[in-house]
Amino acid sequence: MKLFFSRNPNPRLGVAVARHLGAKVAFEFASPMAPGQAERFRPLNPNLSLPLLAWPGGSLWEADAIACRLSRDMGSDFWRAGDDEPEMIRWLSWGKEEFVRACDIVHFERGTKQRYGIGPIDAEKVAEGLEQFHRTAPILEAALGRRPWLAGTSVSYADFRMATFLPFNDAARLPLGDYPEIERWYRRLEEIEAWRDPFQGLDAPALAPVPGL
Ligand SMILES: N[C@@H](CCC(=O)N[C@@H](CS)C(=O)NCC(=O)O)C(=O)O
Repeated sequence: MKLFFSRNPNPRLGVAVARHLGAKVAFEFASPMAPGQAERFRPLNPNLSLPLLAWPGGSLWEADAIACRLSRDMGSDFWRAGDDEPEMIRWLSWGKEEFVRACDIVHFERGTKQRYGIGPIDAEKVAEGLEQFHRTAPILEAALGRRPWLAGTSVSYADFRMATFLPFNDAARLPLGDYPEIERWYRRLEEIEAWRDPFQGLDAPALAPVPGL
């Protein structure tokens, strides 16, 4: 099986999951949206997005689905399958609409758009994202004040997914310092090598820099 990736947030998450699980995949850098690449990748993923897992005769896209598949393959409970599963799904679902979405909105303006030269920072969007961040972060802060990890007593995919955009906070500049429990939780995540440095030893061009960083 091959995991196609780039250094952007969702593929970074996919690579970190695969490495954390010790999944038996070959990693291949890809750029499906680059000129001339769509023909190869559209049959595997009509969205042309990454991460993408592919094997002879099949493929799977969406980081969450890939995490579920790799965790099952490895017989791991990183994707919770027991009593903690509803709790994990709750955080995945809430994160997608709330905290992770807020991080995404701000990171897109300050990070992705600047990196790829696709327009000036839209201050209104940043304000909207920051408002959502400050509305949702206290909920995460309170939960993490009661426990070290989001679902059960050890790290799970819920933690990785919730943190999708945080490795890019040099660009996004989300005010994490306002939320000490979230900061402590993120430091715990950074102690996990697969999260801290998922691309170690992989052949992949560096991301274009964000001007001014
Ligand atoms: N919902 C998708 C989002 C995937 C996505 O947006 N991927 C972006 C990077 S964050 C992408 O493919 N960008 C093009 C690239 O990295 O080459 C998932 O969770 O996997």
